[in-house]
Amino acid sequence: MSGEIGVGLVGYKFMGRTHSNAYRQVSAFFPEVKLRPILRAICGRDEAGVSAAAAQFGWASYETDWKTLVARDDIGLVDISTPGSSHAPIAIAAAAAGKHIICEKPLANTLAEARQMAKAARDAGVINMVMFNYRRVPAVQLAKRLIDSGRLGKIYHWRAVYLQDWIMDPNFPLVWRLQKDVAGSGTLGDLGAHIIDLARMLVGEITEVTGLTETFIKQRPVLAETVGGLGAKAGTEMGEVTVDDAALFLARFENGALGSFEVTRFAKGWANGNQFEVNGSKGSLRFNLERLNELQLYLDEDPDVAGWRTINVTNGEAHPYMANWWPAGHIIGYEHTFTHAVFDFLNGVADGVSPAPNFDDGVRCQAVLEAVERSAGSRQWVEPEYE
Ligand code: SOE
Repeated sequence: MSGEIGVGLVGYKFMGRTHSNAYRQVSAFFPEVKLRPILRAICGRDEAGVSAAAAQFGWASYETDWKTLVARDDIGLVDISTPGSSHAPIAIAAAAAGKHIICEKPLANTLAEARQMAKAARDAGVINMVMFNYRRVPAVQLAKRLIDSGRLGKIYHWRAVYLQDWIMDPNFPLVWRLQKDVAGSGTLGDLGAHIIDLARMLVGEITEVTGLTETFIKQRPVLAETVGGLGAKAGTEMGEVTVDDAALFLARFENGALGSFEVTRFAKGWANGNQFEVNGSKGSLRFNLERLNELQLYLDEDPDVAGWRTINVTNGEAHPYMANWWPAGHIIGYEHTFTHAVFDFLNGVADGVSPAPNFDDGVRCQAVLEAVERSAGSRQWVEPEYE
């Protein structure tokens, strides 16, 4: 380890907690990290909430205005863990102030904003990354190695679903994730962005899409309080849901593969069902986040032993990131994916290279999201506007 960097984190709810934990763990478990993060300040509008978060997660101070945080000289890395509507202004200001940036997914609420953010980071020469944490599940990285090394042969199919069920109760209130002006879109941007990013990493670029979206419950009780998370309380007045509850689309990839994508918050029984399958000419693999230490693999083999196998992806000698955790067979969890991402980002800052997925990847993901929305509106096949 050769130096340190002051971190300022904007947002202290669910993602703020996952990112805080990553900054706390990274130098203990990855002592080879090239820059040690110093938890300088956490930021949120509600002073009582943010000061409690600062104390709970070990931040040295707190701010209630992100502009003050971005202006601080002792902060070199700004981490944006807020709802989508504030990603662009914070990132553009952080880039102008010369700060390196980690931004939660999807990069922005619109393609135009995403492009402005990527340009701001490029112009300022700051290191940037979008927090698509599922890329850094060891089993997902193993899937990438297997595909890239050709062991699955030519890839024909990508099949992914991301299923949740947390808003099926019609009385569940109109939280920010159900408001387009704050969240940008519903399941499409929240969950679809993850499986588009994984598809881009594992299979390649998407050239055209055709999709549909639906909002099953169009009116919901507004919040009793202005800020609401999963435990939000409903008021008596009703308000309009302005985002999709579900989205499905088909895609063609540049390499000739075909893809199917389904995201919903109306799949009863699924709390966080992020799953994908890849089929190639010589083999197939599949992944299920709820069993994230495992990768299922089928390879062409002698007929008497052919069959799906389940690999326990916990062997430090063979599997990415695992050498820094526990002996083989000792499983890891959701929170480790953020630590892996922060480790790669800090090394990226030291080396002067933005690790994937950087803001340009974020723009390409956003272009696919935007294409799906256009296709759902026009009922036509649509090409993502990458340029
Ligand atoms: C809510 O739908 C959510 O927390 C997403 O925003 C995350 O990105 C996903 O990982 C889990 O579900």
